[in-house]
Amino acid sequence: MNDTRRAVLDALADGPIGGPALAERLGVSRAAVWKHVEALRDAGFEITSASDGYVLDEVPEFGGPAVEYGLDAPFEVEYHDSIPSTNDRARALAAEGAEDDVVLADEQTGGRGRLDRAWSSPTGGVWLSVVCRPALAPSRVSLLTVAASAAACGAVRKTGVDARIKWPNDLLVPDPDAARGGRKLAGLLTEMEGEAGKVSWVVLGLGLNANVAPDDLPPDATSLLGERDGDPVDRRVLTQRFLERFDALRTDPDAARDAWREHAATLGQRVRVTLPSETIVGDAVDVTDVGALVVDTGSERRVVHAGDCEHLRPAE
Ligand code: BT5
Repeated sequence: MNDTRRAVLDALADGPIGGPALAERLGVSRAAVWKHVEALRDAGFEITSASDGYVLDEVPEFGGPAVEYGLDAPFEVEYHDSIPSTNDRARALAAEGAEDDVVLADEQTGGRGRLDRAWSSPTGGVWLSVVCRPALAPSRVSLLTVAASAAACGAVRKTGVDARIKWPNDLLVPDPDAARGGRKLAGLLTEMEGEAGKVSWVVLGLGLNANVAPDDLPPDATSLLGERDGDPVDRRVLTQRFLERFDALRTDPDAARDAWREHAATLGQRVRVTLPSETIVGDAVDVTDVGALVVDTGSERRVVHAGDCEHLRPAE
């Protein structure tokens, strides 16, 4: 959304305002105001013209302008009803030089997990990717994953669902009957490009099973809809909360790590971490300042930067 359109919405949010007053406030013509109001109506905003001016009656349930409306973070949101993968689209935007763009979709037809696994993305989810250009060394990019998982967990918990972070990139809802002690609610896919020790861009993909029926998801997955007994969440507010919190945490590693620890399910667990060349079993005792897991194997402490992590039952 361009700045003037955002300013039109801000003005409408403050109450009825006439066309001439709006034009004066924004320093544009009355015809330009009318065009912006029409475009907003096309985007699903219900704006009526009363005797005392334009009134904003309703904000759309979801979409780019809906998420940008009132958003306290510097992101521009490109919305798609359906797209193969928001990460692929965000990578293309990043290659063109984008920064702080968010690609958001209601459905993905080719959603990806890590290691080219498929990510099931039916309609009703929050599937999004953020293009970042952080001033970070490549070895510290995992800080963004820490910030994003803490932000996603915080946003989810505000919907009343008791989510926890499973290192490195999952949100789980604890469930002792589930094979892994919990059911997967969300996952993160961080991709980057850089050279000569410098990051060019990072694309942070979040897949969050929001208003999706658990039956439409793989086994051992869950959704906010399922956890809330069929009561859908406000995806606009959920997405805004995630983006605002992520924006605050991405430049504050200490706060990100504290928030991560507060919601971590992995710390204190016995874990099995599968790496390309070996498997490590031990107690997860800490997370480093860049989000690497510290595993105490009994004979040594290993620092693990990436890998698939299983929470083991104490006997395993
Ligand atoms: C992840 O991979 O958890 C990262 C998922 C990232 C998805 C987002 S959606 C927006 C953006 N655009 C994309 O194309 N991707 C990102 P991983 O840890 O590899 O987990 C993948 C595994 O989770 C699969 O092999 C399934 O077992 C399981 N899975 C697939 N879809 C799921 C879902 N919707 N909910 C829970 N689990 C799922």
